[in-house]
Amino acid sequence: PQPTYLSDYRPPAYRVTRTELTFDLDPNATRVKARLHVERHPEHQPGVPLELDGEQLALKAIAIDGQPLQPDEYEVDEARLVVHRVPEAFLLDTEVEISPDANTALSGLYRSSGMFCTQCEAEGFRRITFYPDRPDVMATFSTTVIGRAEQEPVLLSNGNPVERGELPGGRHFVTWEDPYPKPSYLFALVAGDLSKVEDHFTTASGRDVILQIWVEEENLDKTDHAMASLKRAMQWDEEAYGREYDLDLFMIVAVNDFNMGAMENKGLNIFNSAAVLTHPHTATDAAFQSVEGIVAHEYFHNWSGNRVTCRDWFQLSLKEGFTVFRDQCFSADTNSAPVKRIEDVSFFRTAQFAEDAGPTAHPVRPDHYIEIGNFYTLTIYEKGAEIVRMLSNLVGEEAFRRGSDLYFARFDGQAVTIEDFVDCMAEASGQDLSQFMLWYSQAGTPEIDAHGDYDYATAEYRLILRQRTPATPGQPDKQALHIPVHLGLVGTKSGRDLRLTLDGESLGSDAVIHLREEEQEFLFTDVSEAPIPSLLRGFSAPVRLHFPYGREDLAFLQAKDSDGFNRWDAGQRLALLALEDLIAAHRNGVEKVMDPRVVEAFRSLLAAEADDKAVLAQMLTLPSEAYIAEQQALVDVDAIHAARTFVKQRLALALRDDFLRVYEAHGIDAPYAPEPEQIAARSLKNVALSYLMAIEDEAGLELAHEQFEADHNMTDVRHALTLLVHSSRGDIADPALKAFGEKWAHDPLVMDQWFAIQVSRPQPDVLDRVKFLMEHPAFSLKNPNKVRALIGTFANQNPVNFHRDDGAGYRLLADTVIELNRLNPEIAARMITPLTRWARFDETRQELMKGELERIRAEELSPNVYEVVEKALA
Ligand code: BAL
Ligand code: ZN
Repeated sequence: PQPTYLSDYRPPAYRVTRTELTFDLDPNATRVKARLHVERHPEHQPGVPLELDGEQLALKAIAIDGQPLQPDEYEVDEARLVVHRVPEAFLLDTEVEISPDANTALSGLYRSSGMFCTQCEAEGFRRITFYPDRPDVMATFSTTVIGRAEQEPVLLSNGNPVERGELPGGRHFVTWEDPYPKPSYLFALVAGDLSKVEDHFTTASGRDVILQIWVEEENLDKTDHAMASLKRAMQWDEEAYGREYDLDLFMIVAVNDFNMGAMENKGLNIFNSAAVLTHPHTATDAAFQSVEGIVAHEYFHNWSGNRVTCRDWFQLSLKEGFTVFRDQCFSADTNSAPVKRIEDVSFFRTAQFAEDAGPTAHPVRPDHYIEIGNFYTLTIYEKGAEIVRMLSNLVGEEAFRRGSDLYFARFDGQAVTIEDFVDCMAEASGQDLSQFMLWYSQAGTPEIDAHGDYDYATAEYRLILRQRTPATPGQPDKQALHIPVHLGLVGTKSGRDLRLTLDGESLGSDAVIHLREEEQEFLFTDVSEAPIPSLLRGFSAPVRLHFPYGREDLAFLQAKDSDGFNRWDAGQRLALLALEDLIAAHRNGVEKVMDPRVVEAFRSLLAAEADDKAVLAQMLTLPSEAYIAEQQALVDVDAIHAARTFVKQRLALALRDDFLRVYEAHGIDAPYAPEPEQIAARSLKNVALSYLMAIEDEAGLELAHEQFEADHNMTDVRHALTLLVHSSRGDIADPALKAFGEKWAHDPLVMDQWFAIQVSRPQPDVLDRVKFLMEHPAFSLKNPNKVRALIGTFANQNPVNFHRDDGAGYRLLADTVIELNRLNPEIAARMITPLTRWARFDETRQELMKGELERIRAEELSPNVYEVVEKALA
């Protein structure tokens, strides 16, 4: 497979202004008729051939302006249709046959639980009909869907329904008209036996919009939260961005087999059922929050993505980074803002930093790809969002809003670039953002080495910041970035933020300084007492920060920093220092000794009357094994697991009564509600239970059993069951596990949780369990959620077992990837990730991991898997 390069971009030779589609649905032989209104793009010469994308399509008919083409007038191969001579403007009619049931890649038109559905982003539309399948071709669409009245009573597509009727042979049709020009990746069709819940929303300008969520009938009781979230998101986008919904109808459909979380098709969002269905007894608090965020994300795309879209797929972060930023802000406004930031940054520093440090590292705007499906990454999404967050902080909230208003007004109905977006921000703020643009083109996580000195005699604090970005594949040398560093100086005597004076200018007690050079010195004057710097407040830039904090400094910041995020971060850094000692002790076979400062820090946290319980729960949570691994040059999974377990046990032994008190104080009798106060209490209670179970004494076991039996809500049930299953006495969980599996055998989303709980068990017997569960009737390699729940959880969340030194974990993953490569290349490519990180492990494991990658490489590979494996072995 050949790469596509950003530098080769040219506008399309032909535009399509209108697209008229007719689907005659059949599980094995669907007929798709397309009438395209085509005209030559003025930037191209007259007479340029017409090239349309098309894969796995059987062409049945083709005509231009009503005249069927002769066989020598066009060519078809496995990727495209070329018509040698066409007029300047014309109507192209084609008819193709496709097989939805043979489509296991879940890209294009396929069937899921008997329902027809589509996924067209990024390049799935070319599996439906011949088309210029690229985002800068925008057309209005009319879509007629014909189906069997009995099996497919519901026929949906984008826009508004304009006509419906009966047809002979028990068939019927609905015609949909979408007046907003859109690229093919936003096309959608759904047909099946679905039920709906309906609500409505009145926009700021007084228009009434019908809201529908379509699900299988048995799931009708799981839509309330998604509907409420949708209405909140619609309201929020009006208030925060001045964006109103533009059609009369907004639909969400839940689908069981889906590669992504959800998809923002115009007016007809298609969701993975895991991203929309919730019920107190089937979904955890985290799932409720995730559904809220994803519903909002897809809705927000209606403007940031649909009305204004991407010129080409290199600009993917234009819509994704901006929309993730928008959904993060929405969730922060709706829930606990500090916890949202802590959760997002924890995840980012674990997973995106790892991606940025591995062989698939790429800039937020890549300059080439083989398979765009491989670029729906944490870098494009989450780092893209961090860049937009930095922009917002750099230009300030008001200019950011002016800039986004300008962007939406100037580019409405167009397909544009990241420059277009940043230029609006520069214009609205009057700031020069040219150096800032490097964030989009340079891969890798920048590192800042910081140190500071306080001079008592002059009352000056000198802060020196040095930045470097490590080499990444294809980018050996990096330039200095424009990095906003939000900071405060916390007085060691007063425990307060000191006034900041820099270059004679008073900045208040909390400020952003701008690091633009490789090394820069900042001299703060009139610093009234010796400070400890609180740097990168709120994670003001996606960088690794190194500052030689002592443990006392960190304990001090954890207690005193006025920035909640940095208070949490100081605690994490303190715990990490202790964990690093213990990892070394484990490796060297010497006795492990607990750092008393960590115990004291936890004791103070538990003793204080926390005003924010959700934040307290975060502060009491140790860095994850994956995050600890991310800090190590050479990852020793066994030592990390042993060290973290040791810290948990020591904390539990020292503070058992405190944890017990916290547990008992935060029980909830009221009916379940996914509201911030309840969520905070549950997370605090469940953190306490984790510690109590770390020592597995009778009291802890009893509480876990009781919590499971009480069956109050899935958050508590799942947490208790997980602790029991993960305990060293795993068999004590067997009756509960069995009961849970039987009770929920009918619910695929709960069974996903049942799989995940079992395969994340850290005890060494788990690999056999994984193999056993792969044979379970509820498991299927064809269902991405199942693959993620069972294989994904094992490979990503069970490091000690996945990295067994006999290589059996790697083998199992490689076997799965090889099978998935044939079934669903997009999911196969994503599953390889843990093997691509081989360079971080000891030599034995490196060889085993590379051996499995070689074994995959020897197969006949899809472009998706080929690209990842080649990079991993380069
Ligand atoms: N556009 C793909 C799914 C999402 O990011 O919303
Ligand atoms: Zn998105």
